[in-house]
Amino acid sequence: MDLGAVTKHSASHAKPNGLILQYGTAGFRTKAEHLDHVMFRMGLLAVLRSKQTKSTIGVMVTASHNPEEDNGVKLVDPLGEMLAPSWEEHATCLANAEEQDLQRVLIDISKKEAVNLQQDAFIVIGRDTRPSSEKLSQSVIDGVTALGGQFHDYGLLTTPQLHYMVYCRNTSGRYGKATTEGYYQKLSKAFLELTKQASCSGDESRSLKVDCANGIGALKLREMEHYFSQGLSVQLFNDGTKGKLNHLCGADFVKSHQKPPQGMEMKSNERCCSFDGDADRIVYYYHDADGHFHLVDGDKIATLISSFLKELLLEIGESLNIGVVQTAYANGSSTRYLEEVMKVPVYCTKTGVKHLHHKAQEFDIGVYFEANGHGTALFSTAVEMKIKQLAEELEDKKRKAAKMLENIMDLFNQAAGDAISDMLVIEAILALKGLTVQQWDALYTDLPNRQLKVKVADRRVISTTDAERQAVTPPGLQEAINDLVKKYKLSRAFVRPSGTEDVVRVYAEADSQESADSLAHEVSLAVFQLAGGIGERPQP
Ligand code: G16
Repeated sequence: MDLGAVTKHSASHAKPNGLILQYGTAGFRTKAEHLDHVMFRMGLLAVLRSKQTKSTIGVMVTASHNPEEDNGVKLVDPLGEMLAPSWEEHATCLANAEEQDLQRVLIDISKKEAVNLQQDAFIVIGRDTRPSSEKLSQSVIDGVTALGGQFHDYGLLTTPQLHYMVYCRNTSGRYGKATTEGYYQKLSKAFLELTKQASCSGDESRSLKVDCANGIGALKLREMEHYFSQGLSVQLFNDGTKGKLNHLCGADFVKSHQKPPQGMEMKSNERCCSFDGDADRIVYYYHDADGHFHLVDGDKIATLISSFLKELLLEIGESLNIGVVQTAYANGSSTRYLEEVMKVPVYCTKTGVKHLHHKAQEFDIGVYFEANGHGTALFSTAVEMKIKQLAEELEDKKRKAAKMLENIMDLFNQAAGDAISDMLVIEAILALKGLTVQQWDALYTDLPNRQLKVKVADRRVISTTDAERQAVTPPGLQEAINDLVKKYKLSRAFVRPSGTEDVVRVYAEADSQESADSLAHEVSLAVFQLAGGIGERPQP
């Protein structure tokens, strides 16, 4: 390890004095101008991780749903998964090391993790469309080369595409070809195989309006659409030609404000969806004939997918163990429906797909979705082999169902939640079942809910337990929430520090929208008072 070269190059990526950052829910995220040193250092860390695992490691430059001025970076582990937790700690240490301590921290990490420094390292890099992303990804490359790593810069990619590339490269192409072309072909082939079985294939209900959040999803969907256009026609809105990234549009805006994005032309009962800024989340919605807005979120996506998978397994006659993984944000009605009507076991983890993904790996088939539309389905290796075998061996109707299962498995991005892949899965299921978005939405009725953000001086004063459903600190906060919840029917509320924005998030649900709004407001006031609120007091 040529530490002299590291020190020399690090001088041109100096850490601002006093800046402390944390590897959060999805890597580092803050204002883009504070991230140059973090990018350089994550290039260094990716090289160490690559040497240790003898695998290709990914580095994605994005701040996903955050405002355009922010940016961020996350590392992608060998099977396309999020970075292992122990390495998140190393990432935080390295990002916060003072210049004179950098060499020591690199040596410490190498020793702790038994990194063979003679091993080659290979890093793949992707970035979103933010104005700051190109320069920041160059800083990652500087870090990689300073430690003697090799790299391939994919340039503009959606986050899930980068996860896919890493997975492909580390499985010698078994998962697919590590090119955007390979990604488009794999997904489109599976999608067209599925939709050609649908009775309404080709009819005009197979068109969809997509809000691309003025982000990378627009570019990639445009590149891809001709591959699947026989089965689905997409009309793109907020494609980045004029509006600002994630501003008044995108999946995060639609989910948290429970209203349509600006710039989308919605006719009544038309199926619409929104991606977020790096196209790893998707939510659906429509206006009914009375002009009411209906959101079909990640919970309903998980329900649609898991019920379809269960039906196929029943048809084939296989009883595999399917589990659904959610977070505390899952609507109470969705959990009840999954457990009581569908008889599927449901588990709750902390926010962050890394937690859900990990839990979902415990099942033969694990379906995980955050309510915000971030998720996918995972098939164990044994189940994957079994399904492929059944698709060859079975006959007639059973064979058809096994083939469908095989194609749907190929259509999921099993490395990460992926808006494009999820969109095609959902469209295929709706077509095969002949369901309209209204019929899908009617599976169960969401409990009215509200999400708010509160600014506090230091959000780390809030710590939680029980998959973030209970606040442990500051003292008195959970008791205050409990007292407030008692005032409303069918109610529930929790608070947690965001891992991507400098805010505390508040979630409340109750039997009416007025009650959910009022409970969320009262809980926000409690956070403001007990956890050091700053700025204006939360207004109703
Ligand atoms: C990221 C994570 C998601 C998480 C979201 C919000 O999404 O990948 O799992 O739900 O942040 O996290 P928090 O509430 O901690 O800010 P994205 O789409 O921004 O990458």
